[in-house]
Amino acid sequence: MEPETKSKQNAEVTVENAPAKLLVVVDVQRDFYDPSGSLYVTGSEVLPEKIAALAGEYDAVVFTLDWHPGNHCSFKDEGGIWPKHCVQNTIGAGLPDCFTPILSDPGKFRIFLKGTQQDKEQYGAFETAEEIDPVILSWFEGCEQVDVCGIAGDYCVKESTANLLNFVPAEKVTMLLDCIRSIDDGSTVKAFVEEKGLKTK
Ligand code: VGL
Ligand code: ZN
Repeated sequence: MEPETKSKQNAEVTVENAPAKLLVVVDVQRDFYDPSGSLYVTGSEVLPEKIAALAGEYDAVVFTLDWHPGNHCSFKDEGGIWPKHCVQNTIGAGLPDCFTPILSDPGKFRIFLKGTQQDKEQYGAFETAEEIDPVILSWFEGCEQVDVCGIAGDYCVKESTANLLNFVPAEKVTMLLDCIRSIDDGSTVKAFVEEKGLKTK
């Protein structure tokens, strides 16, 4: 096949597959949203149902998961600042049951794991293009709108959104404040929204 034809075809495929409306759901995992979770973030138990109710409005959903080895450097036992949380393949690292319907259509979602390296803290999910699943990257680049929600507003939501802005212009990005909960009083995420000129809903 001629190279030109090939690249044209790839471009068509990319455009065709890019969802117009994309939802990014950051770290809505039991250890964070469940009041009995090891790093429970106050008020976030309402997020699973709220987000599940919204998801149908989107063409595709990207879920990030905090996904740590059992001896991750961010844990207090290892000299870090956090209680042990979101250990790979544990109940605490899981998504809520009410997300099951969203997960029933493999073409409409991707899961992105972060914090998997023992010796590296990683609040932002999308640090470099090389580390992002190429399908997610093509969704970011081809979409019309990205809405962001999840936990925790002052850590992983903020940092992952900052990463996202390297791939998506700020005009296309909205922070869904009603579906974000923070460890602080919400002031960090508010300041971030103002600094970056993002829309909120
Ligand atoms: C997070 C603290 C430690 C987050 C992850 O998802 O915001 N916070 N690990
Ligand atoms: Zn973590």
